[in-house]
Amino acid sequence: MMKPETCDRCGKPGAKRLGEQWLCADCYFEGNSCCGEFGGNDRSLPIQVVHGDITRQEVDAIVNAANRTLLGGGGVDGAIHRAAGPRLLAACVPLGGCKTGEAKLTPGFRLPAKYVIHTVGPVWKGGGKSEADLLASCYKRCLEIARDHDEIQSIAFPCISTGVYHFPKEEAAEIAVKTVIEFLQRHGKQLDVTFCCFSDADAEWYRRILC
Ligand code: AR6
Repeated sequence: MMKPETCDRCGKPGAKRLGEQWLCADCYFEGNSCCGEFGGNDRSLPIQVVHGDITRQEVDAIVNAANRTLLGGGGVDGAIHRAAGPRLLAACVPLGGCKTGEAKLTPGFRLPAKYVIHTVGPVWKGGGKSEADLLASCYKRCLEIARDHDEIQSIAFPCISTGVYHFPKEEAAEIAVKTVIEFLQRHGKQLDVTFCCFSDADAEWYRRILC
């Protein structure tokens, strides 16, 4: 059967499957998810969305969407290791891997960022294996590491788990935004947070959630 890719409400093409429905972004966000739902439309929070390569971000720490070995891989992990140089792998070896939902810190070596916070997102298995909680935990643990480190005032996140780990992008973006907003509202430390999206479509989705 052909996948229906038109919006169930307005019939526009380019809809995404969101739960039971196929919706275009306009209908999805109409009176639906925006950051109001995630703790208030607080424009004073230092959150930005950029479309770009995280290895080029001039922030104190970038987050790596790694795997449990922490010994490198493809996607953003491969890009970060290539840009940081071989000393990054040498710094990862003694860390002894990392559990899903946890995070560990290394220097950034040749990166513009001083530090890399390596986290391991969940592999999407349909949603019934605590994937949402584990993804939220990734964002929270990275933010805690940043909060507790004097030299980290700014942090950039990629869209963790949404590549080869296949977490649905829209749901992942909502979890990312919700977790960051809750954290920034709860903790006093001023921390600039960037969502660094590799595709314009991902960036647009974050911008709409943060509207
Ligand atoms: N800058 C920013 N975002 C990027 C970049 C980049 N240079 N390159 C890719 N992305 P993925 P995962 C985006 O697959 O799903 C690795 O092999 C990409 O478009 O890198 O968490 C690890 O070793 C997507 O939106 O990470 C693990 O084995 C997002 O980064 C596994 O992949 C995440 O895609 C982790 O899978």
